[in-house]
Amino acid sequence: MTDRVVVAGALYDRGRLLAARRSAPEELAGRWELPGGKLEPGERPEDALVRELREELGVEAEPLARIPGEWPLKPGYVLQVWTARLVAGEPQPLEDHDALRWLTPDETDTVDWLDQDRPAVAEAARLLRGA
Ligand code: DCM
Repeated sequence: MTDRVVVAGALYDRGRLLAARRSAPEELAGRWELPGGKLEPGERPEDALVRELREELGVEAEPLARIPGEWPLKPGYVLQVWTARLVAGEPQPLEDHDALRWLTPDETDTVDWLDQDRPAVAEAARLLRGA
């Protein structure tokens, strides 16, 4: 059986990366993540990302490129990450989050990321630095 994909966005705006603090479930609450969610059946990852960022943050985003790699989540789920550009709106924690922070590449180590998000965050910060 193929794993279900959770797509998350390394959302960029003005040289900073958005971090979102989860409010649920209990075992993940308080940890920081790249916002996103599960693909619906038949949905393209880029479309799912745009939909999730709209629902969770109230923003319009443009997917840019997939960050190479795939990271295991709970059994049956894998995480894929795309970089994305903020096109319109100011992110608000509408669903699933209770805090948001814009981080410069040098600040990305200042929040407690979910373990599974860390490799993609490191790569997103590297890309943001223009390295
Ligand atoms: N998830 C994750 N990292 C992310 C986004 C989501 O580990 N950047 C996990 C948390 C949940 C699952 O994916 O177990 C589904 O996410 P959600 O509850 O946001 O739909």
